[in-house]
Amino acid sequence: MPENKMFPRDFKWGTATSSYQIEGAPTAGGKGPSVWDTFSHIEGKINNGDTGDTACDHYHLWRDDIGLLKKLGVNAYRFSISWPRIFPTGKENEPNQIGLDFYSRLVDTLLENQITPFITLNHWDIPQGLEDIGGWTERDIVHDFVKYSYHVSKHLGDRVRNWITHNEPWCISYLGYIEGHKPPGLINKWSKSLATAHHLLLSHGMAIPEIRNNSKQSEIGITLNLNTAIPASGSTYDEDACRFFDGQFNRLYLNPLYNNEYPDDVFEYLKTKSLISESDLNFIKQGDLNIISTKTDFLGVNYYSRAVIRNEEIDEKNNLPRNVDMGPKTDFGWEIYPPGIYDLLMRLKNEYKVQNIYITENGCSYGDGPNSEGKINDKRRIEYYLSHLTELKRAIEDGAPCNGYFAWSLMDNFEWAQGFSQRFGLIWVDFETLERIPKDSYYWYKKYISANGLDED
Ligand code: IFM
Repeated sequence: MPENKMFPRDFKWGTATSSYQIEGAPTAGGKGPSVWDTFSHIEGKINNGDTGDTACDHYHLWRDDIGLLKKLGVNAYRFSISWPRIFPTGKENEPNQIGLDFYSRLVDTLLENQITPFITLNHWDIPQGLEDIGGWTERDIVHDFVKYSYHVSKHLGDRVRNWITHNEPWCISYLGYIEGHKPPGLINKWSKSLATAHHLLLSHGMAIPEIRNNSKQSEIGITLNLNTAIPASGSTYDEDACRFFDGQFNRLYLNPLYNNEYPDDVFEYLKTKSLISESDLNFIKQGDLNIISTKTDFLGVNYYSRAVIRNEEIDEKNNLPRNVDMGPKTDFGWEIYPPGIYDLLMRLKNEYKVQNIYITENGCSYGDGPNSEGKINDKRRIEYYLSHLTELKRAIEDGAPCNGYFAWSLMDNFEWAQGFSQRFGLIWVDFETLERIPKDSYYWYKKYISANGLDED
C-alpha cells in the first residue's frame, strides 16, 4: 500500500501565461509594437502565418479568465506584463498610465479572488523601439529595463509580492541569435548571443534593489528553462558535446547567478571553434558578476523535457551507437521524461544550494479537441501532469526546496513560431470564436490541487 503523501502546507498551486501569447489588442491603450508584433508579421516566420494580433483576446476577456482561474481553485497565477504597454517605445521618461491601469485592475481582481499574482516583467515581448537600437545586445537596454521595473513595481508593489525579472533568458539569447526561431531571428551570431545573455542577467541584478525598494515584502527571482542533459552514448564525442550543451543551456545562467562566475569551458569551446574571439567578451565589465549574483529570493524553473545529446559533427559511423532508451513524445515532439524534474531539482539543491524554487512552468502540448458532446478528453495531459507531480513530490521529500508549481498553461495560446498549432492549455480555446472550454485536465488539476496532491489510494 503506497504511503499517503501531500505537498507542503502553503504550497502555491497555479497556472502560467504570458502577455503576447494571450492578450491580443496590440495597439489598445497606446501600446507600442513589441518585437513579437513585428516578427510574427514577417512572412515565413510563424507556422500557418498566425500572429498574436488577437490570440485569446485576454486584454478584453480577462475577467472571464480570472473567473476560470477561480473555478479551478488555484491560489496563484503567473502572468507577464507587456513592456510596450507601459513604455510604448521603451525610451519614454514616464510610463503609460493606461497600460499600468490594465495590470492594476488584473491584480486587484486576482487578489479579490484570493489568487496571489506572480508577475514576470519580461516574457520576450520587448518594445520594438529598443530592438531597433540593438535590443539585448547593447548595454543601454539594461537601464531601460531597470526604469521599466522601477515604474511597474512602484505602481503595483503595494499589492504584488512575487516578481520574476526575466523568463527563459536562454530562449532570447540562443533561439534569437543562434537558431533564429525567435526575434530578432539571427543565426549563429555567438558574440551577440552571449552579450544578450549577459545583459539580461545584468539587468536582472540591477532591477532587484529597485523592485525591493518599491515592494517591501517582495520575493524576487528569475525564471530559467533548465533541463538534465545526458550523452546519447558513452563516446567522448557525445560526452564533450553534452558538456558544452549543459554549459550553454544550464551553467551559463546558473553559474553567474549562484557562483559569481561564468563557466569558462563554454567560452573556451567557442574560441576553439573560432565562433568567438577573446575581445567578443568585452561586454563583461568589472563588477558585473557581483551585480548578477545579487541574492535572489527564489529561482523559477521551467521544466518540460530532458536533453539527450548526440555529437552531430561526427559521422554516425565513427560514433558509438546510441544507448539511451527514449520515452514517448508529446505532440510537440518533446520527450516525456518525468524523472528529469527530480534530477534537476536535486542538482539545484546540491550543486547550486538554491534555497527556494518555484516550478514556474511545466506542461505539454496535445491537440485533443472537443468530441461530439463538446468534452475534451485529454487523458495524455493528465498522465503527463500526474507523472511530473509525482516526481516533484519525491524531490520535495528528498529535501528539494520547492514551494510552488505553475501548470503551463491556463489556456491554449499563441505558441510562438508554432502559432496556434501547439496547444498547452488546461482550457481549450477556439481561436475563431474565442470560446473557452475547460478540458478534462482542468477538472483533474482542480481535484488534485484541492487535495494538495494527496495520493488517491
Ligand atoms: O509557451 C512557452 C512559454 O512561453 C515559455 N516556456 C515554454 C512554453 C512552451 O513552449
